[in-house]
Amino acid sequence: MARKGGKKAPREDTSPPREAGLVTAAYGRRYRVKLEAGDEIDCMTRGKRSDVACGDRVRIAKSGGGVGVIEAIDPRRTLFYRSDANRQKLIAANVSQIVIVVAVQPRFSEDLVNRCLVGAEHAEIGAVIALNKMDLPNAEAASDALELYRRLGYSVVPLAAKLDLSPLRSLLANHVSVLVGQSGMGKSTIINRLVPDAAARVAEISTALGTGRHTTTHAELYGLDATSHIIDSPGLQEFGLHHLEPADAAQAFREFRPALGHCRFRDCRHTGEPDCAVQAAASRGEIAEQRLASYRRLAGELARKRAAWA
Ligand SMILES: Nc1nc2c(ncn2[C@@H]2O[C@H](COP(=O)(O)OP(=O)(O)OP(=O)(O)O)[C@@H](O)[C@H]2O)c(=O)[nH]1
Ligand SMILES: [Mg+2]
Ligand SMILES: [Zn+2]
Repeated sequence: MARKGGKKAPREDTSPPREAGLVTAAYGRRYRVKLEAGDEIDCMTRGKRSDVACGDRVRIAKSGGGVGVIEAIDPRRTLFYRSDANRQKLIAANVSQIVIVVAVQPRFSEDLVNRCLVGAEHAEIGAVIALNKMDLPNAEAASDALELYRRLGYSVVPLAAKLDLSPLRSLLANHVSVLVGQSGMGKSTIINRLVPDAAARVAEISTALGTGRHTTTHAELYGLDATSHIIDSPGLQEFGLHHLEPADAAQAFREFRPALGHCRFRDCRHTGEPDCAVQAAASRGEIAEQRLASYRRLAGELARKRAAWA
């Protein structure tokens, strides 16, 4: 501190200068950061910090040996994450859109789709659904199963990523999108078609590991053009939403909103209480049974979490 009235002593800053960068890959607690000059550097975090996500804008300090340390995270526009009872699991930062990738085969879980949508609604990030592998038999049945989501106002894009990506391309323009979904749905195939360089990288890694499967194990960001980016992410088996309050969960099912506030009980959980406006809307066919069932499974989970804490 400068002494009152005295001259400010020049403070010697011995810490290395910080450079701004973008996290383009997140492997557990190791990251790859693209610096403004364009070069990429492997980075660690300081201490046990692990709250950095792919897509984060960060400040790093070079620590010699061609590696860096992430010193700070710039304020995020958005953060897409899931959570179990113990911790948050970050998926991507600063995305403007989530693309939920499902496929004609293997069979996809509607419950997982609902949970991804809830996570997106809660984080105030737009969501679209891509139905991939439309070249396979029974594509129509899979498409029919998604009619519900079209009615809710979500875009559903039929796709055969192996053949043609044009149906998806226009939706990605001027967005930072993250592809999410179960394993084997075709997220990385979409990336490889969009980003010619990416294919080489995926092939290299899988040859090195000698594995037949190209399952994705870390989140990675790719530039599509000056204003569009896309993030590949590892396949999801579950999507925990422990960070939600029960009231948040109901809000995140967008078709419930007109009914909310009209139940007999102000703290109605919409799980069988008398004079529940959500139940009434479902009885009138305004809320699909499977969406209500999905909500109730989630509400039950959140209630059990609360009970465990009490
Ligand atoms: N028939 C058909 N197969 C496809 C299509 N897109 C992807 N596949 C196949 O589906 C399998 C899984 O594709 P990936 O792109 O690795 O799936 P992923 O969603 O990235 O899987 P994870 O990384 O494990 O989450 C691969 O064998 C692909 O060749 C498609 O449009 N049609
Ligand atoms: Mg993949
Ligand atoms: Zn209710």
